[in-house]
Amino acid sequence: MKLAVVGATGLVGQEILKVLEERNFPFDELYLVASAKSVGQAMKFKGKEYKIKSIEETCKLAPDVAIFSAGGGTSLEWAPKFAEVGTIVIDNSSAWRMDPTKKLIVPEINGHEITIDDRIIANPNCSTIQMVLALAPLHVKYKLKRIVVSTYQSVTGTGKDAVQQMMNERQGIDGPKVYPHPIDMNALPHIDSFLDNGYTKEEMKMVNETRKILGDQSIGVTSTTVRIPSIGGHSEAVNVQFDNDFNISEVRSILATTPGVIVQDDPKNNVYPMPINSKGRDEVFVGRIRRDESQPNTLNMWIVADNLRKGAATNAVQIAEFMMERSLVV
Ligand code: 2RA
Repeated sequence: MKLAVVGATGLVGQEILKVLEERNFPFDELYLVASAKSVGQAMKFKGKEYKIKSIEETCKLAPDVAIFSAGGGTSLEWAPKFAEVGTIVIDNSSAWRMDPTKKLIVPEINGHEITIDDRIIANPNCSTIQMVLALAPLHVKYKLKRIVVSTYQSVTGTGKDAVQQMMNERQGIDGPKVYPHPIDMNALPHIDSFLDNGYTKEEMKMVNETRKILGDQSIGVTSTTVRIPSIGGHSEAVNVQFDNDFNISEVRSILATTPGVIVQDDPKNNVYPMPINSKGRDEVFVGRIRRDESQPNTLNMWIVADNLRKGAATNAVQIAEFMMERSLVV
């Protein structure tokens, strides 16, 4: 098994390597790939030193699986080239997510859609993954009608430079700016670029990806995505209306028995999900579960997860594991 990690030096790439090590992911050869400026540099993984390779060289080596986290442009250009040499590409960028010929996968929800013919598989957006993992079992039970979600997203979702901007501002240091405004002590309702419809690409990702993963274009989704000066994970206030009524205690037990979901919901004792507690964890944490009395069949909940883990690296590695377990990696 020849494995490549494309974008190995980025925040998500580094998290992918952590997850591969933690899960003792099996491989015979590992290729660490980064941009031209890093080629030749040494990187350590599981006590062994690897020289960073170029994407051109790595493609020629035809890895069995390549996990990409190097931006949409690189994925658009190189995922098909790797696929041509037989590589299965698991892509963290948005490049292929809405392509009708590509699968958009959260293994626990729709892993069964993957076939032996799939060569490019899209990893959903972090803010989508954590929401659909919690909503999927409720959709099966009560049939989702409409989702209204507001997110509170960590600067780690933007990358290293954004974390540095926040820390610089916090320490009163002038430095490079990633965001159009200060991020520390602030909240930016602006993630990715604005579209003609007044929404951002991030907001439309949540709309479109949710429907594709749940396989139901009838679900109404609207979102407001906000960047906040935090690390550790993305938080989401989710208001969901179902076709059918529900029982709160049944909702709790469905969530509590959903693989990958942990219910933390005891507000009287100050128990609810928070990013500082989700950092480094692979689970999706759900709390503040309560009926929305303002309209029928409607529920509020608070969903938190480490956007670098289940929101990116862990989900991607789980897709690779899922495929290997089912002999879909040949
Ligand atoms: C963000 N979800 O948080 C986007 C991409 N990682 O910036």
